[in-house]
Amino acid sequence: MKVLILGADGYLGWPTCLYFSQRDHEVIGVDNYFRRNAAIELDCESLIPAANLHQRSKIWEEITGRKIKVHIGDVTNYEFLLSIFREYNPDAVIHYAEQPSAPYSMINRDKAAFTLQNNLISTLNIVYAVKEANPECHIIKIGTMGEYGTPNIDIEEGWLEIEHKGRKDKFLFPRQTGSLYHTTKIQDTDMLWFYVRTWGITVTDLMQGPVYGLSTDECDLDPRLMPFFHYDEIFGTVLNRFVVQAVAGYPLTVYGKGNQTRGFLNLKDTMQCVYLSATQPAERGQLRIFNQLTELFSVNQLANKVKQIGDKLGYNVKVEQIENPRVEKEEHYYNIAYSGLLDLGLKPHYLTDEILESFFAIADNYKNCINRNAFLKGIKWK
Ligand code: USQ
Repeated sequence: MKVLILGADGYLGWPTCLYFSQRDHEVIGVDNYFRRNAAIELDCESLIPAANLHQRSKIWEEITGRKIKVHIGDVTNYEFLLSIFREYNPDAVIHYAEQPSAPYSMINRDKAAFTLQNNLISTLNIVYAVKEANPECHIIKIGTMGEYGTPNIDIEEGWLEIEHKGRKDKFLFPRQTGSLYHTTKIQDTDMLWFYVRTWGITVTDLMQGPVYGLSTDECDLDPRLMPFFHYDEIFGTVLNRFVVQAVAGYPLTVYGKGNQTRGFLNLKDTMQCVYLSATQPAERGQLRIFNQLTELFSVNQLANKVKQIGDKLGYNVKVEQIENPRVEKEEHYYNIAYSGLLDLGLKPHYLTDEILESFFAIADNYKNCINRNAFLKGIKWK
């Protein structure tokens, strides 16, 4: 397969490039370094310094003999994106090229506007480039479980059949998010669904929960291949933050009551899910939706696990419930269907004590790089 990976520099994008390359697919990685630059602007850089994409791709070639083609450019620039499609004619495009942070989208109007503009125009451009260059190209889009929010009913896998006044129809599952970032993901899904119905494009939309971890088989080959890893309030996801906070001797920042529950997955499982979706594509003219998670935890459950393992390893972990900077339900019903990716062949890496211990070991290697000012930046939803 020829796979175009947009957002190739990121926490998920780079390991995805390696994962496909290692399995003999031709990989073209594109990025505009938005996240690198935003992290410098906001003083919350990655725990692990990462060489630029050209350099990392050279390192990969030195180690494995495999090539990853790299282009630096902005997917919201249609001419640029179309030229990439025309040059490579990919079989699949994996779209990570979005502003991925809920807190970032809530900093101020400019960041909200950037999030809207970047996320929606990048998706629109991909749809147009596919139509113009190769209508058979399979679009794999990273959506988010946050699209559904936390409704008081069971969450289905993308769709809901509704019976109303004696008639039935199938609709996208009702969605109500908790941030402007998450709202752009709903808008992405609505846009893709419109073009699937209208032009018959082929799409897999992956509703992913928060990802954790630092290890994949390919990144583990050499420390210079490690992905970006954020533990700050803006770009860090909750478990990644907790492990680094524990290593730094900083109290774990549980927001509010801590009974917020989400569906989590290991970085290794994101690789599997995206790969399974690409190698077993959606039908032509289908919008296929999977809920991408492997297990549910509340924030308190994660904090307790991190404390238990951290204490065992001698870190003397403290947990603190702080005022919740977000507007979200701190106690809610959460029951999700997520069998689609398991049916495709996903073999989950669950959050065992061993996995958490090895996560601590990697984070500890970079202990001296931790910027304690990045743990709380004071971004509030209102
Ligand atoms: N939380 C804390 N303490 C912290 C950080 C977070 O209690 O220090 C809580 C949040 O309030 C929230 C939960 O942990 O209830 C998850 O927060 P998160 O920052 O790990 O995840 P979120 O902001 O929702 O976004 C992340 C990714 C995003 C992806 C999303 C999946 O950044 O790209 O779409 O996870 S989901 O959460 O299912 O929408």
